[in-house]
Amino acid sequence: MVPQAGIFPSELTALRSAGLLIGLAIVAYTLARRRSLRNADVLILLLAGLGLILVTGTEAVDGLLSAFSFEKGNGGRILGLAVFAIFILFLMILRALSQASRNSRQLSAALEGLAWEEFRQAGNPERFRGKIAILVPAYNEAENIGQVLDQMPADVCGLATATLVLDDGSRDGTGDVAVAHGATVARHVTNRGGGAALRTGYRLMVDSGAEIVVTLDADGQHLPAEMERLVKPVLDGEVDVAHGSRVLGHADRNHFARELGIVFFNRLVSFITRTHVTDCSNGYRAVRTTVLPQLVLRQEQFHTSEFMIEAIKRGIPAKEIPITVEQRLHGHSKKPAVFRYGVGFANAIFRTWLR
Ligand SMILES: Nc1nc2c(ncn2[C@@H]2O[C@H](COP(=O)(O)OP(=O)(O)O)[C@@H](O)[C@H]2O)c(=O)[nH]1
Ligand SMILES: [Mg+2]
Repeated sequence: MVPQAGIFPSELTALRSAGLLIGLAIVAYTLARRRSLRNADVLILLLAGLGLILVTGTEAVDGLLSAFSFEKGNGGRILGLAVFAIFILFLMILRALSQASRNSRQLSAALEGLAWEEFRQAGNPERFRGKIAILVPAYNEAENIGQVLDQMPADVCGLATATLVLDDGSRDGTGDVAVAHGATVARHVTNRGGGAALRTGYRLMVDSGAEIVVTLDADGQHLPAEMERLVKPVLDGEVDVAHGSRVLGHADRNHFARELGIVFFNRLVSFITRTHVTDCSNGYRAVRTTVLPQLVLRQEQFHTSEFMIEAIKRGIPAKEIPITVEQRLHGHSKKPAVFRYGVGFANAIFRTWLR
C-alpha cells in the first residue's frame, strides 16, 4: 500500500496491521455467513469490521479524535479510540440487557396466558368466585403438598375457601398429588420461579373474581390454622393487605447466614420505604383481590420484598401479623445458596425501589 498523506497512515505499525487483518476477517466472515445470520447481526458485524478497517488502515477519524482533544502521538490516538469503543460497547450492553428483559417478560406472559387458557377451558374460574382463594405456589413439592392441603380450612371467618396450587413446572408429580388432595391445579409448563408462579396465580384469581387471595408455601412452613389471623383484618376492611411476620410471631431457626440476611434486608426495606417492616421475606399473606392489579410485580424468584415495597409505594393500607414459620416438612429449600440468594434478594429490593 502506498502511503498517501492525509488519508493513509505513513507507517503500518504492528498494531495497525493486526487491527486491519481482524477488520478484514470480520467482513469476510460476515459476507460468507450472511445467509445464516440475522440481518441485524450482519449489519452490526459489518459496521464493526468496516469501522476497524477505517481506524487502522486510514487516518480518516483523526480529525474527529483531535476535535475531542485526543491528539496523535504518545498513545493519544489509541486512547481516544478506546474511549469511543467503550462508549459503543456500553450502548450495545444496554441494548442486550433491555432485549433480555423483554424476552423474559414475554416468556412469563406466554406461560401466564397458557395457564389461564387451560384454567378457563376447564371451567375453574367459577370455583373461586366470591371466595377466599388459597394460592399455593409449588415446585417439586410432591412429598409435602398433600399434607399441607389436608390442613386447609373449608372456610375462614365465615367465608368459603377454594385452593389453587400453581404447579411451577414440577417434574415429580406435584400437580397430581395436589388434585388427589382436592385442590384445583394450574400449571406453568416449565419452571419459572416462585414469583412468576404467584403472579400467574394472582392473574387467575383476579379474573375469577375471588374476594381475597391468601398465599402460603407448599412445603409446610406456614400453618393453615393461622390463616384466620391474616384474613380477618382484610375481611373487616381494616387493611387491604395483611403480611405474615415471623419476627412478630415465631420461627424455627434458619441458617445463620440467612437469619443475618433477613435482619439486614428488613432494615434495608424499612430504611428505603421510611416505614417499619419486620419481615420482608415472608410468603404468607392475605390480600384483597381488587388491589392486585395496582401492583407492578416483575420478580421471577425473589418476590416477597417486591410485593411489600410495591404495596407501600402504592399507599395500600397494610399491616404485619404475627405468624409461625416452621421447618419445611421434607426436602430442601429450592432457593439458591446463601450468596446468590443475598444478591438476588438485594437486586429485587433495589429494582422495585428504583422504578
Ligand atoms: N424456590 C422456588 N420455589 C418455588 C418455585 N416455584 C414455586 N415455588 C414455591 O415457593 C415456595 C417457597 O419456596 P422454598 O424453596 O421453600 O423457599 P424458602 O422457604 O424461602 O426456602 C414453595 O412452596 C415452593 O414450592 C421455584 O421455581 N423456586
Ligand atoms: Mg420454604
